[in-house]
Amino acid sequence: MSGEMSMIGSVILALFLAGYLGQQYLPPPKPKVIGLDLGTTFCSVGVFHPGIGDVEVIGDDKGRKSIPSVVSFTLTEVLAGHEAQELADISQQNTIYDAKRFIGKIFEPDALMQESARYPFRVINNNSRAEFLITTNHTFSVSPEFIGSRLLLKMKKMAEKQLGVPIQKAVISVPAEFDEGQRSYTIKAANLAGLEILRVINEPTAAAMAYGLHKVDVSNVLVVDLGGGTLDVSLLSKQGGMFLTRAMAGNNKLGGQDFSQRLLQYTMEQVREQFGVEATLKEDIHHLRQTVEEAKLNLTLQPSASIRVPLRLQVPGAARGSVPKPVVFRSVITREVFEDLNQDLFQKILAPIKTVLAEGHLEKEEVDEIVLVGGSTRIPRIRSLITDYFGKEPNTSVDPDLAVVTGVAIQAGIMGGSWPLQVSAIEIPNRHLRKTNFS
Ligand SMILES: *[C@@H]1O[C@H](CO)[C@@H](O)[C@H](O)[C@H]1NC(C)=O
Ligand SMILES: *[C@@H]1O[C@H](CO)[C@@H](O)[C@H](O)[C@H]1NC(C)=O
Ligand SMILES: *[C@@H]1O[C@H](CO)[C@@H](O)[C@H](O)[C@H]1NC(C)=O
Ligand SMILES: CC(=O)N[C@H]1CO[C@H](CO)[C@@H](O)[C@@H]1O
Repeated sequence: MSGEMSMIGSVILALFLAGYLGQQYLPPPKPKVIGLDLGTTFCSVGVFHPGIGDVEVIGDDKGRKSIPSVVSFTLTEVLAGHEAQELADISQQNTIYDAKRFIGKIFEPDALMQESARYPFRVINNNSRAEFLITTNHTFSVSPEFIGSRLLLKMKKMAEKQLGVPIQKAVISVPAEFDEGQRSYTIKAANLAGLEILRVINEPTAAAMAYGLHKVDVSNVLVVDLGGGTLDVSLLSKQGGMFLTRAMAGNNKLGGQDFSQRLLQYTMEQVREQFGVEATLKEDIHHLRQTVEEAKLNLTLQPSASIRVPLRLQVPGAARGSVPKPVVFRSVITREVFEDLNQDLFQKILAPIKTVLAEGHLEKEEVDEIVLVGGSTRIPRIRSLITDYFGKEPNTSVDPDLAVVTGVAIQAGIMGGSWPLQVSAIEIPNRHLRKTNFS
């Protein structure tokens, strides 16, 4: 009897041990919560892998880790991301971008008219909220949150494809300045895409988390986010292990597009000097713009960029309607030229930095870490400007285009319970803060 008992006991023990040991060889659980960065110009999705303890930013079928925040309507379908971007030139009126600027916002009628004048598509007023007017076979209007939902749906599908499991839950980031309305309409966009939002976190906090600053002993973190069209500066302080936004400032008319525009004006002037006429054909200007954009990116890594653009110029004195003359424009642009052309614009970055320090009652020496976000912070002159001002190097090891999504994915990992960390909250909401805007 006692022999049987001990045998049963041994079997149970053996099963228990096998289960315990086996568990270590099981594949780690799949992430169930995704992290979403729904940006004004680009968006990305990431997950935290508990097994390897690392963030994966998910690529599309071509491996691209950011998709343009563009949605285009055709007769038969609604496209999002790169497919929509490709239609931006041929179907301008039905291709919507920058929807984030409108989401959840109440507009004065005049302000909405001014905004819509900046876009090739039609923005209409519906009870002080913006909607976009689309005309395919029939005319209809769509809301900014609907546009957001199509981008989020695209990213949800990318994640499902990569992970091989259905996804229903997410964490999403928003600008620190978003009010309750903008936050709730962002959540609405996610709900429309079939996603439940477990938490909304501020973009600067996410960027700080991408550098692990929630785990280390720092007090004050300055986040500089310089994107295609806007500059956002936030001063964060850690209190009891959580981030509090102390001050924010920015310039909503300063970004990479402005630096490219200066370079474009310069090359157009060179064309005029070399050939005695201006480039006027739409496709020539488009081609010049693309090349200049590429040169700008190359100048981050190289001291100079050679450009070569075939153009067709309308020779002066030639008869009206005569065939334009094909020429090839060549030039070498050095980094110095690029920096000189943008000297005054680069300097504008310091104003909001000084403002957040003043409003947050901090000396620049009291800033422990500086985090750079947004593609334009790759520009060497901008990095050195910030380094010189603070007398210390900013944190740049994370790709500035992916810093926000990386932090959101870490937060998603925490929410999914797959994070060996005690904290659950990362942020203290600060509802009374106002953003100072220069521009
Ligand atoms: C205006 O907004 C309301 C509420 O969101 C919506 O039901 C209605 O269809 C919109 N009107 C137009 C003309 O789009
Ligand atoms: C669009 O309109 C055309 C002409 O009125 C019609 O032949 C076509 O079937 C319509 N397409 C769709 C997708 O509704
Ligand atoms: C940028 O760099 C790439 C790779 O080195 C090169 O192929 C391309 O021609 C360059 N373009 C410009 C405009 O400098
Ligand atoms: C300049 C630099 O890289 N600074 C810091 C970046 O963030 C980490 C924390 O994760 C610090 O250890 C670095 O010193």
